[in-house]
Formats: sequence, C-alpha cells, structure tokens
Amino acid sequence: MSLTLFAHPFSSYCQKALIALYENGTAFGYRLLSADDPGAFAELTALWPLRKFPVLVDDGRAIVEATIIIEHLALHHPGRFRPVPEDARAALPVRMLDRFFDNYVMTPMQKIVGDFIRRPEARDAQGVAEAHATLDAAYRWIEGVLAGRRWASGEVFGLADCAAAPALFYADWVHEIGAEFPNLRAYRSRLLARPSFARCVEEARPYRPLFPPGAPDRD
Ligand SMILES: N[C@@H](CCC(=O)N[C@@H](CS)C(=O)NCC(=O)O)C(=O)O
Repeated sequence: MSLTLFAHPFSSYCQKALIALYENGTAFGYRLLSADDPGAFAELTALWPLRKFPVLVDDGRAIVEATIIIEHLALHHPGRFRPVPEDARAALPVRMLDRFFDNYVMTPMQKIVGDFIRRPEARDAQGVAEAHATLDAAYRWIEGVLAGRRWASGEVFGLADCAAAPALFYADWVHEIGAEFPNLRAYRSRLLARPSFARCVEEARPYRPLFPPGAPDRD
C-alpha cells in the first residue's frame, strides 16, 4: 500500500482530509505543497488539472475532493474511523451535513478570506456581503440542529465533523460566532479539543502570519 497526500497544513480542505487520516490512524506520505517547491505544484497539476488540494494518491491513482478522499479511506483502508454509517439511510443526513458545512460555511468563509488577496480594484464587496449573510443564516440554522448533540449528527464523530472543524475554525475568524449561538460555540470548542483536529491546528500554527485578513490572537 502506498498513500501520498498532496496538501498544505494551513488549508482548510486539507485539514478536513487529515482529520480522517488521523482518526483512522492511516500511515501516509505527506507531499507538502509549498511555494518554495514548484515541482510539487507541477505534480499536483498533472494529477488533477483543476489544481485543488488535497489530492490523495493511492497506488498511483488520484483521489480528489476531501469528502471523497474520506469515503475512499473508509472503503479501501478501513480502520477504527467510520465516517458515515453503513446503513445507507442513516448515512444520508451525515452526508447532507457534510454538504452543509462545505457549501454554506467553508465556501463563504473562503470567499471572505480570498477577497483580501485581491487587488483593491478587483475586490467584490457585494459577493463578500453575501458571504457574510450566508454565514449568518448558516450559524442560525446549525445552532438549532446542534441542540442536545455532541457531534454534528449525534453521538458519533464522523464525516460532517471533519468538514465542520476547519470550516468553523476559520469562519469564526472572519465572521465571529456570536453569543446568541451557544450550541455552535460549544461545538466549535469540542472540535478544537478533538485530538485529530487539535493536531491539525498545531501543524498549521506556524503559517498563521499568512492568513490574509490577519489571524486573531486566540485558538
Ligand atoms: N471541493 C474541493 C475544494 C478544495 C479547495 O478549495 N482547496 C483549496 C485549499 S483549502 C485550494 O485548492 N486552493 C487553491 C486554489 O483554489 O487554487 C475539496 O473538497 O477538496
């Protein structure tokens, strides 16, 4: 078996996949995507012309999209981590929450962060305002869902939590989760305390000066 992850420790989607690898205790090679190593990006582009990361290479085959990487691990390298329930009906709400965190937390968070990298004349004020509004609506909706739950879909840590951890970690930095969302704040704290994600946060800590809006002095 040969597994290599093309990734960067500060990347939210890479952290999503890394949480699953760490939860599962899967051994893998880490191909660091660093600006100092154009060769790594050339390899990434050859594997996945869309140049998004993470990409997992499993015996020469490129597996793309963080969710699919996590599901691939469960199918082809099963271990102690079960990201989705085996029962297809029970799996659906978990997959739905995974989509929720990607589409309505990660995407608007990335929109807000990405705007800081643009030249002033290319900034997208309307798109950023819409992203903030999406985060407001997302926080409000998930606050109710989390009532009485330890993890996103109940008592079992799974795929949706892998998506939620980095999404909420960074979203809170650009659109703070207010005191009116106590369940969501407590859930984010539990995610930060989970050893698999705590490890991701520590591995990413040296890169905080790179956070385009400026990283807050917490977490
Ligand atoms: N839908 C992809 C999104 C991956 C993604 O957006 N990755 C970011 C890093 S967090 C990236 O590749 N950024 C570089 C770019 O967009 O050129 C997934 O789920 O893996």
